[in-house]
Amino acid sequence: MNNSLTAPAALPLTSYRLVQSASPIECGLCGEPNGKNAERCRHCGAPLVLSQQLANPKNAPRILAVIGPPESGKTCWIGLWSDIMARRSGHDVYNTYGAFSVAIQHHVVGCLSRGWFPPATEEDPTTWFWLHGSTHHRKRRLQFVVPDIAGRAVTAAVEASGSQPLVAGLLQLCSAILLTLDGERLAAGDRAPDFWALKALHYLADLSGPQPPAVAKPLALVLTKVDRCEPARDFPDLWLPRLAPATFEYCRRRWKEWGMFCISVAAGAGFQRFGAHVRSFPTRVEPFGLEQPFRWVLDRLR
Ligand SMILES: Nc1nc2c(ncn2[C@@H]2O[C@H](COP(=O)(O)OP(=O)(O)O)[C@@H](O)[C@H]2O)c(=O)[nH]1
Ligand SMILES: [Mg+2]
Repeated sequence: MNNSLTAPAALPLTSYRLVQSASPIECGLCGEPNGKNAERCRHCGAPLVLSQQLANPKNAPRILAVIGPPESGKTCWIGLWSDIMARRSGHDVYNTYGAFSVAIQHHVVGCLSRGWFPPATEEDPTTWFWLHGSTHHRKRRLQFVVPDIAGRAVTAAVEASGSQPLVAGLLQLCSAILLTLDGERLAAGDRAPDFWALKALHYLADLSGPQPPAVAKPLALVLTKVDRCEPARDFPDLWLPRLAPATFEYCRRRWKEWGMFCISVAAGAGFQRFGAHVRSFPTRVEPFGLEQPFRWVLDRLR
């Protein structure tokens, strides 16, 4: 006879856990109820401390939405920019809130210092980085949040509005938009980044309400990887209209405040083959213009 079937078993009583979640915490971004000990929202993956602050109309940090197609250089830019900011001292000092805010800096600087670009951001929002920081700007301390939104998630939201409630929520709540256009691809004659940007701007304009008047949220058009299109480096106002004419024209007609910028995190990139897989690496890390677009949008926050 098998004794294990009849032997008495001691089961720990876990029903006390229900008491813990009897008063759930609602995510400020997607409204999902979460257990009170949860760190991140179980539905959208936003850090709960942050999403609750974002939902509070008084003193909510301002969301700066960095959007762009996959592989356009967003993660490298945000990570290295936060590293540059973290080196500030004196009256201009930059603060971060919560360990999660340092994660993107750690990740990007770690990868670049090992000689690689960071791996692509996954579509699953529970893996995204969130940066919550503050800086002294125009005689006041400004708190801001920069989520590292996956390009694929924005593409999905643009293609099927309603399919990405977190992305839609963030883009509706955000105070400014920083849109990345891949300078390397545009300089090579590929119009895809121009069309992606145009579709995203249509989506943003629809989110902001019926047409016209002009869309009021400050918009920074950021040409990335300018180490791969050198002539544009110092003349974004001249080159962006040439490289991305459709986006430029649409902004001119529909946007109230917008600016053009050029950035790069590296001075050239090489490629290494691993079987069927090709991986790129920076030949030299040399940040260029990473602060200007953020400073420009912060200047325009009311
Ligand atoms: N040459 C060059 N390549 C870059 C630069 N920034 C990013 N890249 C390349 O673009 C890829 C995607 O960068 P990433 O920041 O992950 O883009 P994301 O998908 O928009 O977040 C990297 O793996 C690099 O190959 C840059 O400043 N110069
Ligand atoms: Mg990314």
